[in-house]
Amino acid sequence: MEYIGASGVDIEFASVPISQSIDFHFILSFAIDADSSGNPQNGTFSPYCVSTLTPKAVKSIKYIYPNVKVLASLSGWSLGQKVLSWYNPEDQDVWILNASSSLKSLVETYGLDGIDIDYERFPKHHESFAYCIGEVIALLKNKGVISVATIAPFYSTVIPYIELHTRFGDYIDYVNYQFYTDIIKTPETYLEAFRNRTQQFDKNKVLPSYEVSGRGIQGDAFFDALKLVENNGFNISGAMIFSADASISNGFYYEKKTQNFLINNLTRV
Ligand SMILES: *[C@@H]1O[C@H](CO)[C@@H](O)[C@H](O)[C@H]1NC(C)=O
Ligand SMILES: *[C@@H]1O[C@H](CO)[C@@H](O)[C@H](O)[C@H]1NC(C)=O
Ligand SMILES: *[C@@H]1O[C@H](CO)[C@@H](O)[C@H](O)[C@H]1NC(C)=O
Ligand SMILES: CC(=O)N[C@H]1CO[C@H](CO)[C@@H](O)[C@@H]1O
Ligand SMILES: CC(=O)N[C@H]1CO[C@H](CO)[C@@H](O)[C@@H]1O
Repeated sequence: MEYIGASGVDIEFASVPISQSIDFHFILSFAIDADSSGNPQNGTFSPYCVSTLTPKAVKSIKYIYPNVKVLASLSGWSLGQKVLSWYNPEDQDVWILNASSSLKSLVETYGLDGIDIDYERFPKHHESFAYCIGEVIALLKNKGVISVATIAPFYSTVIPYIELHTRFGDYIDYVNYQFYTDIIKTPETYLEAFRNRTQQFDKNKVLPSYEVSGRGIQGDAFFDALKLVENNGFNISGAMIFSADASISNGFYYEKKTQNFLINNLTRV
């Protein structure tokens, strides 16, 4: 899984190396319940991604690579200068209806396969989050609008995501835990963090993650960490990279090597 379009760089899906033998999920960044000034819209989501990532581009990359799936990530950290936050809707059921209908039309326009939940800031009382987001995922899945749903917690947002996962886990396919937000520099601490997070979420759904030119473990130590995690009895069923935008400058080194790791893992079994 790879976030794309998060930094405003003009990037094309076709620039990213894609292996045909495993599923490849692009996560479009972002669909936001806000107008262009960042004001909440009662659950009506609009797409805010770079102009190169069009519905036509989605159609084209999925035609070339039938193993590609494309998800819309909800919210993200900010829109322009405005930092975004979960807010408690005045009427939760109206929010759920608006969100499911606006996301359905986004999914249909772009030809998407699913959604990723990436709210990154929460008010002290955030009880509405698990119910509203969980209901939207369940509605969209039950109606066959989407086939994939993922969540992207990090250390300080883990509690609302545990609530969501506890109540609606049957509808959630992968946990894109942002390991790079923890201060992890070595394979050994990566393993420890991985073990910790698999105890909070479903063990087989937690994906290791890597931030290109970013925080956390860097360079080939990430692949040492993957081997160590695997050798300690964990099932690595995928990986998440943030982000394609940052990888343009290094020739997509981590995307290639991560896919090779996952493919070799498949052949070992
Ligand atoms: C959101 O709903 C509230 C309550 O119904 C309403 O007052 C407000 O105008 C709505 N906001 C938008 C942007 O539609
Ligand atoms: C794992 O969890 C333990 C127990 O809560 C904690 O002491 C430790 O710091 C955590 N390690 C990492 C790398 O997250
Ligand atoms: C590994 O995870 C995959 C995907 O969730 C699952 O299908 C498989 O059964 C798991 N294998 C083991 C050994 O847990
Ligand atoms: C902002 C927005 O789209 N609000 C809509 C949410 O849903 C209610 C009920 O369907 C509509 O009346 C609002 O216009
Ligand atoms: C997805 C997958 O095939 N994971 C496997 C990776 O390798 C380890 C150890 O060989 C297996 O236990 C996993 O099932």
